[in-house]
Amino acid sequence: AGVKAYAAVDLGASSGRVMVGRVGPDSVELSEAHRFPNRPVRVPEGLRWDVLALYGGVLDGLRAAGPVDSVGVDGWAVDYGLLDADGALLGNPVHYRDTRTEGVAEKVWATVPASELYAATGIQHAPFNTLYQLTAARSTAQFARAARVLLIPDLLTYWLTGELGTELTNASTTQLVDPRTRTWSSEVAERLGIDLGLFAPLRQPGDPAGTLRPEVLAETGLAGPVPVTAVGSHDTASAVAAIPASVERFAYICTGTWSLAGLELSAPVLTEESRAANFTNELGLDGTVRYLRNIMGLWLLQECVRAWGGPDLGLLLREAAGVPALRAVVDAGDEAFLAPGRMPQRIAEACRASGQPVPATRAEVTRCILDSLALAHRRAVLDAQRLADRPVDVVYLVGGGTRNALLCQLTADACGLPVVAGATEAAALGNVLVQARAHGLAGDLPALRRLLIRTRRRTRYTPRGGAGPWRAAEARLAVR
Ligand code: ADP
Ligand code: LRH
Repeated sequence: AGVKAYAAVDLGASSGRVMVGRVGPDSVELSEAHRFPNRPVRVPEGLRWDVLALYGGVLDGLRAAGPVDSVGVDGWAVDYGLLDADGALLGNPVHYRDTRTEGVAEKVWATVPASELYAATGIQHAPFNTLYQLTAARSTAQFARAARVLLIPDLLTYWLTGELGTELTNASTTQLVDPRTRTWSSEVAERLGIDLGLFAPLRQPGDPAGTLRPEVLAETGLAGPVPVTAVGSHDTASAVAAIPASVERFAYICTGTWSLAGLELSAPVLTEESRAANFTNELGLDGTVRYLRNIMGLWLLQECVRAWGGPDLGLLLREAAGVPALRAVVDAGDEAFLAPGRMPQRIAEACRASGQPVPATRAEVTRCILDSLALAHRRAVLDAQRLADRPVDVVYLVGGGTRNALLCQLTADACGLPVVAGATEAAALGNVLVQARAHGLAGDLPALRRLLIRTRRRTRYTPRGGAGPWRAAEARLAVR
């Protein structure tokens, strides 16, 4: 009784999916309606997202989902499409791993020093922040024709509904939002000559975002009206909303293409020390701040698997489990690993440069990546506690990486804390819960999490061994 169905469109950097969540006062069920690859395409002008293929996948997914009470869209952060004055998309959205932003941040800092930028926005330095992308785009003919900037989930929502908006959690990743006031930082925008009028008005998670257009209904076979609801449209915001935390003193790590590791806070940390440690203050659900660090994540492994011609992941991970631990590690936070290509070689080069044994076999390279990720998880969890002055007793892990038991165990070992692995599809779950709340489910964020704890399975990993080997591995990296 009282169960409603919600379609969660979740666009990750490696795949897109449409999940159906059925939510009642005491039940949450999630099933996959459709999954489709998200394959970036290299064209002469650079690395681009195939956003039409993604939209096609979304329509296929909505058709497969069948009747739902609402639809919500979340996706990866920072990237956007440009619309002309008629509302038509101008070109393919640029991929955040494209090289156009090389050297751009340094130019921006000549106008607004990095420390002032951090004090105003709380956003870590990453070359691909929307602010830098817009700066890089400004001199192009395409940009001259742009009337609107729409972040990727907002673009898909626009195509589904015809309505324009800029959802807040994802807006925070533009580096143009003040995390204290939770609205645009007009001062930063003005000083850098960025026209905030290009962005559609801000939307809060839970706000209505229109209804599916008649053409969408016709294509998907759905009967209207079907409302579309704004969710935490940054996939990481939705994933953090679905952390099954039963306590207050917790850290989380969202492990997918990226690892996003940190804390949920009620106010941003804007200190110079925090900036130097490259922690970011992204906005979360219900007034929260996602205080976290970006770690290269399973991207490192995805790129190796691609370079090796797609060997079986399960087999690779079983072999890696048999390789001695911590023989060689790399800095999994290093921007040097951001661009695609030659990943096994780049990892070998990094090991050589830091005077460590060079991993030779696929199993050794895989082990090196997993050890390095666990080490970076440890560093982020320790640093976050110190910088925010908020000790934790447990680390929650969610996302595709929870299917990698070795990574979960190594993370527990490295952090010296119990790890509780929650939903593989946490972003979709968070997306669904925010829709459910907008459509009548009662509850604040802790209550939504209690509902997950009552209804969803988790796996607990107990830390083994001491911190010694991890400290030693850290020291090898610091020598560089
Ligand atoms: P994103 O949302 O960024 O596209 P996901 O959260 O879907 O990423 O996580 C993708 C990652 O999950 C893959 O790169 C892979 O390392 C891991 N993964 C997926 N399926 C499995 C599996 N069966 N066993 C181990 N790891 C897996
Ligand atoms: C994860 C993610 C992450 C961002 C990156 C660009 O999918 O949204 O939070 O930093 O993509």
